[in-house]
Amino acid sequence: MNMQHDAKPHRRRNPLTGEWLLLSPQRTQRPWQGKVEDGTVRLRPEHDEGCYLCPGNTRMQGQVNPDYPYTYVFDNDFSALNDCAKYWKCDEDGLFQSESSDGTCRVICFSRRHDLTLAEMDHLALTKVVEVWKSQTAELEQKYRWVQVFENKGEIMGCSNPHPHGQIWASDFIPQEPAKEEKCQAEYLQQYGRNLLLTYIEKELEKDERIVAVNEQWVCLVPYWAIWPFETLLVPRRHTLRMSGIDAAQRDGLAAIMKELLVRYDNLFNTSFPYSMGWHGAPMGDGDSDHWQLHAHYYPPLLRSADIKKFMVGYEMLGCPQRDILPEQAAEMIRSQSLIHYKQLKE
Ligand code: H2U
Ligand code: ZN
Repeated sequence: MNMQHDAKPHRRRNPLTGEWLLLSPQRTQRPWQGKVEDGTVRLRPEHDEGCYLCPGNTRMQGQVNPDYPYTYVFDNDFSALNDCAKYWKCDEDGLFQSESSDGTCRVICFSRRHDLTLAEMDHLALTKVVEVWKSQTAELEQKYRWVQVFENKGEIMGCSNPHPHGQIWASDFIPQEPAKEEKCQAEYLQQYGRNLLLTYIEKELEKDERIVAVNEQWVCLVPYWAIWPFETLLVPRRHTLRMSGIDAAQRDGLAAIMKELLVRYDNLFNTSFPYSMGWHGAPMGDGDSDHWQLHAHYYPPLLRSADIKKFMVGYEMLGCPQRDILPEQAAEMIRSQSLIHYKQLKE
């Protein structure tokens, strides 16, 4: 890291979206003011009668969940997208534009256990989660252009139920975040003749300043352009277009690296670390997708402790995102956490 240059306010560009952020490292004289929670564990039962995701329970509209052993997928009873009968589009003077949108939403229960999170699940259970991500993506991309697999974790992220679960929203349109990545990756390949993310992770492994975890199949790092304090990017080391295309070694490697990342996240503030995460892979449709590389984004909101979050307000709503702690410092803070979960240490 070029300390001289990096200790002063500067901007960095996100090559995946083409957007810039402002870094103000001088505002954190000492980055680690972190207040760590005492690790008091709120006990949840293994099975909760009132939970709409636990096996055997009845959901809000009367459907009954089966007694599933590992994972369970169902159509969201309050779906944000539906298949509509007929395509339509309106445009009035370029000012009032609208279009029909087809899609479907599903909920994935990650475990039959109500009291666990991915961070506390064992290797086999995590491989089952990866398998369900893979099979769901493979099925839905036969019909839809974009399959968004994601997890919203923690009350602070607006998650309504602590039962470990994620979601899938599949649509006939490509939403704007992946659309930016589509454009930037295509332009990078055109201009440099190389795959953007594969080149990026190769250089990051050489520099070794922002790496959080690495194994034979995967790299996890705090990207050079991270906006959220402890944001990370998870990328396969081999050229892979989509979650549907991962092989058994990548599945196992993913389960292993997710475990490392999530245990360290939890240990950072001795709390069940909230985040939104999701997978981006090549959209379906016409044309070559060689410029794409599969990846997951983790966007955790926390800044200094279990209850102090970063607010995206003021300058950030009106100008551009800004951060104080450098991505290099954040990577070091995550990397230096133990690989033993704090709850296990307390037992
Ligand atoms: P959260 O990740 O925000 O907790 O969302 C869980 C999803 O579960 C939410 O999208 C769905 C909600 O619509 N849900 C059902 O499909 N059936 C239910 O009985 C309760 C919640
Ligand atoms: Zn439950």
